[in-house]
Amino acid sequence: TTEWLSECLKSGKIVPVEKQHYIPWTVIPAKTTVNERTENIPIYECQRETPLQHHNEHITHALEILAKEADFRNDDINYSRALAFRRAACVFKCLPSRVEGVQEIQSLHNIGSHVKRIVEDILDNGYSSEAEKTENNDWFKTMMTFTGVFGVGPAIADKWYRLGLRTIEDLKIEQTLPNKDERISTGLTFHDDLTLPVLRSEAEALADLIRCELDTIDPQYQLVVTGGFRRGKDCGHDVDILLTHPVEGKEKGILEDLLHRLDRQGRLIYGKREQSTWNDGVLQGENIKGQYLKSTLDHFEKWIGIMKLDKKCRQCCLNYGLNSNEKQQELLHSSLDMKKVSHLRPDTMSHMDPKNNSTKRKCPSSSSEDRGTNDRTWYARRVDLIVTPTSQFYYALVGWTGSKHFNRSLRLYAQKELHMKLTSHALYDTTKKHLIPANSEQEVFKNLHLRYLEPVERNC
Ligand code: DCT
Ligand code: MG
Repeated sequence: TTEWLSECLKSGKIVPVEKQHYIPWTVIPAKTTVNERTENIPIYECQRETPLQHHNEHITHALEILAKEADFRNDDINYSRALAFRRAACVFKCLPSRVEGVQEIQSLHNIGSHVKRIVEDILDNGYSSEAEKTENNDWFKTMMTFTGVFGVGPAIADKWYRLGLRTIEDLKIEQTLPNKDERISTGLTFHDDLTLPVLRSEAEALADLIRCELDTIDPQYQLVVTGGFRRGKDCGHDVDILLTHPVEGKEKGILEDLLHRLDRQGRLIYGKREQSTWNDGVLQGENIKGQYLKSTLDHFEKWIGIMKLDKKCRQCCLNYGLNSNEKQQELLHSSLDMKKVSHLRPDTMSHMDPKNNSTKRKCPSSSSEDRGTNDRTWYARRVDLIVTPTSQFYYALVGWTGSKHFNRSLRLYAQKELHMKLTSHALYDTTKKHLIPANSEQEVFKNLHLRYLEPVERNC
């Protein structure tokens, strides 16, 4: 009732939306300290809910800059440092309120003395001087710019920095460097497009386009948009799409057929098709002799590339009527299980509903003629297409939904606590030496003895 509500508001039992940094109507017990509220936070990130929007952006932003800097150093010690910053950031992301004093974080896991000093600095001065110094550092800024180019990792970026190069223009002028590698030269050519975030509306338009093609091949093919979009993000750096067929084995050949059709429409700019490197050993978590995983991701057949997507697809987001609070709630209760979420955008998000998959939708018009860089009607967009056999689909879905850090946590937990090997292909019990199948995402979590988390709760 209104009276009860105003009583709760007065006592601080309920915090209004605007004071909660977008987490709507969370009931927060008023007379407990943060320590009391957080002492039961589980150790593994995969055991706790991590929402997209949280209360401690001021702290996680600084920690993520420092993690990024450590990533760029690209060696074992810095790998551990980056991990430590990320694990600490994950703790702050799942706290039920904003940290106001350093004493509040004394008993939390994964918060070492270095992180405590950073938090103290932020609480005293409003910002982290260490993170600010890093952000303004010439090497860091250049590394951020160069690793933002498709196909460029920290090793190449650092090499270019040492050669005195600093900007994208420098790279474009320095003809000899990137042009040796077709992937990088394409990344440079379309750099402006590729650093423009991909919007949800564009991911939906692309999924529709592919759905149309699949329908003409065999309507039983299934498609799901995974990655950040499935976790509720409104934008991302690419579109990750998982493809499968309900009959095991029939997924083979779909990628070739699909790419051929997209190519005929003039939609492909650049791409590399990786063959499946899967075998039974892979399911048990072994690497095939001499076939070290290039992507370190998985052994699925996939296409990693750049496609043309009509500029007008970006405008669709203006029609996306829900504000972020409402959307967060909608997503929380729907999990982007396509059937349930279809009411959000009924015409585009029903890709995983088997009853819906024969519904023919009107194909979005194919891209118009190229009319030069600024005047063209399309943007270059990064797209990953991944093909999975139906028997591995739900493990692949969890893996490709992420986040990357959530996957890391799941796998570590499976190994340490259950003596099981989890990959995007399967769960393997190393003691009993058998595979544990899953027919839903819920079953993946059940097999891991974990409480089910919706995709929007996996944003660590
Ligand atoms: N992934 C992973 N390990 C990696 C890279 C990716 O486990 N090294 C998983 C987790 C997310 C998923 O694959 C898709 O990867 P990205 O597109 O890189 O991540 P994202 O969360 O979708 O980020 P963005 O929204 O920027 O695309
Ligand atoms: Mg992605």
